[in-house]
Amino acid sequence: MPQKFSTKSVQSLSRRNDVLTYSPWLAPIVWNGTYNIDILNAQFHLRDVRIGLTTFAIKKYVMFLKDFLETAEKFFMVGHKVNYYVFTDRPNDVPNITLSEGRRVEIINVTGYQRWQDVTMRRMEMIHNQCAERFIKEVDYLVCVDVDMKFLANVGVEILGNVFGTLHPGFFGASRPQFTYERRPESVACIPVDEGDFYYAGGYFGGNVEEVYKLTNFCHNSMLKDKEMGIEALWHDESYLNKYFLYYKPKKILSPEYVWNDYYGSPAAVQVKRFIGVDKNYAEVRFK
Ligand code: UD2
Repeated sequence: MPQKFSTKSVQSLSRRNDVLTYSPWLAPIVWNGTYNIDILNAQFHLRDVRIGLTTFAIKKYVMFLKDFLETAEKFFMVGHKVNYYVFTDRPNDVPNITLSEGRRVEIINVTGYQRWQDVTMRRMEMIHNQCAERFIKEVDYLVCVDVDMKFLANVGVEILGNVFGTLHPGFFGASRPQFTYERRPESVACIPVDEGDFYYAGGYFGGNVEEVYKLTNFCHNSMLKDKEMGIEALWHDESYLNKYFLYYKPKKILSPEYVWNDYYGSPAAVQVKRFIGVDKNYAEVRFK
């Protein structure tokens, strides 16, 4: 008996007329109501796909891990194989979470940089190194996110693709001049005022391992070149990521449902808040 892979007809798929659902280079922009998860799940199960979720919990940020992992178990890639890669300098503080079958937590011991700016920027280097060392052998796709976040609704295989970025919640309705790109011409991250497509969030990108390897290589090396010149890009790793996506445009773009923050309220376009920022006292958590 052949398995049934699709129940809804293509014509019955609901459309979204209130938001942009394709970029000018024909990358889908993933909003609630634009895909059929049953069809997608069947396709990814056929390939027995393995997904790596990377996050960093350096110094006091280990406090966010419990909520992050527990809510991921409820909502992230449910029914698929997942490795949680937790980069931390405090392995003993990684909480013990009950995991579903086919899912595991892998702790990667790293050194915590002194400055928070270096902690956030050096994630690119560390992800890059692990791509070659182990991710390529262990997973098909990587999803790279901040840890001071929790899942509130399903995040599934609809996000996966060759390489993807996510619209920053603060700028999805904004126009080009409002984007907070690095503007100093001497920085590698510089995007001139008459260029740029979207403003992407630093805290949510991914793709297949080869593509994440290239992306993180570009961002890390750009940061090193700037460092040699005594420059630090305005929004650190996020500035380099935006520069990368200007050249190498993402093949899929996630709506801000995937990296929301209630600081930005509840606009009608965001029908589902899937992954949201946890309130934090910056002065308190960024220092030892
Ligand atoms: C934004 C971006 C973040 C990064 C940063 C650059 C989003 C949701 N967040 O976040 O990805 O581009 O701007 O300035 O788009 N971390 C530690 N220990 C520390 C400091 C940071 O583990 O002491 C890690 C942790 O995983 C954290 C991430 O680095 O979630 C980003 O740091 P942040 O959350 O303090 O940065 P934020 O909120 O400015």
